[in-house]
Amino acid sequence: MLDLYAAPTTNGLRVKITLEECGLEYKLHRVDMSKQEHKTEEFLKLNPLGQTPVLVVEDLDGERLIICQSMAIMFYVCEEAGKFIPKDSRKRAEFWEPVMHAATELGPGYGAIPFIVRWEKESEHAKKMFLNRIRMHMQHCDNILAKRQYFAGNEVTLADFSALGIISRAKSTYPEMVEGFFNVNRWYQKISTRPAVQRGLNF
Ligand SMILES: N[C@@H](CCC(=O)N[C@@H](CS)C(=O)NCC(=O)O)C(=O)O
Repeated sequence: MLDLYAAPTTNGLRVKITLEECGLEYKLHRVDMSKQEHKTEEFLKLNPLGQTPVLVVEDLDGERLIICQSMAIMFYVCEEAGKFIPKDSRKRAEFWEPVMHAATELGPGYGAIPFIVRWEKESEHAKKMFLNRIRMHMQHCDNILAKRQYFAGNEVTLADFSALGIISRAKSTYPEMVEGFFNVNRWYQKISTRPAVQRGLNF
């Protein structure tokens, strides 16, 4: 039994998309972050950092595994399903680079913007700096996708889902982050037609 505690944020979306694409059965517990539900005593027992998403895996004998960190959850899910992680060592090398890029550059780059916008009047300069930074990383994605159909080659992998939560949120909240990147938008339009991706994005 899989229980996902998540909100429709960049990290929540990429995990939910991965669960849907892998076809694993799970129960979604929507965490209302505006009501600070991720800081309640009950939630802190799942993740002492008070952050979503969290996946709770319960075995038939009642043993519980609690996984925090969106990427760790995604790897667990893909490995359980035996899908979306290339086996061939050359393909794996191509796969790791965009996965790491999504985890360490796209995610934190996107995450900085809402804070900057909140304090917009005081930090116009910082907003520009972070926006330029995330656009530089979007350009990097665009260059990758100019050569390939998907992030790690011509097949869908976990690397696509890693970036998808971020790019989906960017498109709906701060379109200036993704505007003008032809290949990113072409990729997004194609991958968004996948029924599992649509279910994943539907919180
Ligand atoms: N590296 C973590 C980041 C988790 C994270 O920052 N989650 C956000 C929502 S996307 C959150 O819970 N923020 C509230 C907080 O940090 O207090 C992951 O990939 O899961």
